[in-house]
Amino acid sequence: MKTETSQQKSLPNWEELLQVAQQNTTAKWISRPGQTPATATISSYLHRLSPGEKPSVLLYRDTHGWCPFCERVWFALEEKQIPFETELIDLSNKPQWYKDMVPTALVPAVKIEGELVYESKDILLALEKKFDSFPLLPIASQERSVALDIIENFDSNGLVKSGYEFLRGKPFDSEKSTETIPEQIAEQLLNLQTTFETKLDQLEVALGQYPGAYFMGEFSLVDIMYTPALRRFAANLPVFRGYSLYNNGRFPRLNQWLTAINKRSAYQRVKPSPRTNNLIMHKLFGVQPIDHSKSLSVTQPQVHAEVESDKQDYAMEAAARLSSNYQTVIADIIKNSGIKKWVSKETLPSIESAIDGHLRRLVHCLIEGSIPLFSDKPVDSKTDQQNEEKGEPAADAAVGAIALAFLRNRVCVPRDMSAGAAVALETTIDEMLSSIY
Ligand SMILES: N[C@@H](CCC(=O)N[C@@H](CS)C(=O)NCC(=O)O)C(=O)O
Repeated sequence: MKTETSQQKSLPNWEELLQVAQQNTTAKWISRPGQTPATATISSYLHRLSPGEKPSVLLYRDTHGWCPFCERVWFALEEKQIPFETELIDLSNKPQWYKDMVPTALVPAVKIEGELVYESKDILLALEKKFDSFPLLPIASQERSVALDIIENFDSNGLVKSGYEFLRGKPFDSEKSTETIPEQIAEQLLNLQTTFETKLDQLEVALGQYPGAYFMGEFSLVDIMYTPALRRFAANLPVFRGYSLYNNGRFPRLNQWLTAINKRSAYQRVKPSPRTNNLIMHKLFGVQPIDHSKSLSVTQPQVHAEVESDKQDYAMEAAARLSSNYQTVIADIIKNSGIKKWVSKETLPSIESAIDGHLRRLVHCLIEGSIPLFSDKPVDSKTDQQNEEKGEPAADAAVGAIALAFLRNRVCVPRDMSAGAAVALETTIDEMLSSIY
């Protein structure tokens, strides 16, 4: 049986919180009870279909939303405002039917009116051919052929390869002959940096061919092709190489372009957060930060500069995603935050209850847009005796602080919520944590 304090009892219950938050956000997601992840972001335009009408596009993408190639297709579908269904493919355990269906067995793939298309570039071109809404290729034939040329040659232009080689600190083809002498390592790194910068110089020239921030003047598939890789470099390089693309005077057009992409409304619920990109690079690919004291959240100017009206939408999105998923979140906190060491049959109910209370308070704060004082009897460290008297609230606060701190860093974007919602969540957690003690 759970033991609720009087403070927790005065908070709205989960159903009430979910209802209010859901009514106040434009974000779209589905619940996937018992599956990982337990919620998933879906197309923003499904509501435009008539009742009973099936979307003409089915997108197969990776379960965690980490795949840069899936990101391209998802971005284009949102730009073109195409309603689509999503099927998540677990890349660590790909279903046999998927391997049988897609010759490469890679994601993304789509079915457009039942017809399979795979390879992100081919999917983008197929969508363009099939759907004339919000065209993403120039109309004028000369510009169109320039755009198609850039798209066609994307893989062979060497930019992405040179960027990843610089990031990992060694060429892809030299796994065995990796330098070990410090001077040689430094020289190799400098060479990799020079090669990457030369590629970026070429990119600056390409970005200057037409007026405006985008490659072709107007936003196009060319921008979509480049977005995932360039944004990942902008997030990863400061942490893993101490090298910044942002505010780098050598690449002013690239900076203008990164800012313009970051602001596109269709991208808001698709884009990963820099922190998520950095976690993947570190945990999945084993790249080490140059400075271990460095936060993985660094970079991305203007991440907090969302327009005021969106701020509330994002806060509500965070509140709604958390409310529709709270049981999984609580179980995850108990299992993975380290708190487990103190959990026994006797303590479990009060630990669960303390986490539940703090999460409901967090959601309540997101909805209300303000941080009420955490407690009318805040925990302090003045005297043991005082804290002894406040035994229960102090223990609650300790568990709550662990839960909030863990959750803050656990959120994966865009899998669990959008980048804007994650900023709202982080900000609110920080304020709550600062008022606990
Ligand atoms: N050239 C492909 C690349 C797709 C790709 O590499 N997808 C990765 C995920 S980021 C994948 O499916 N990996 C699973 C595997 O290798 O089994 C495209 O542009 O679509």
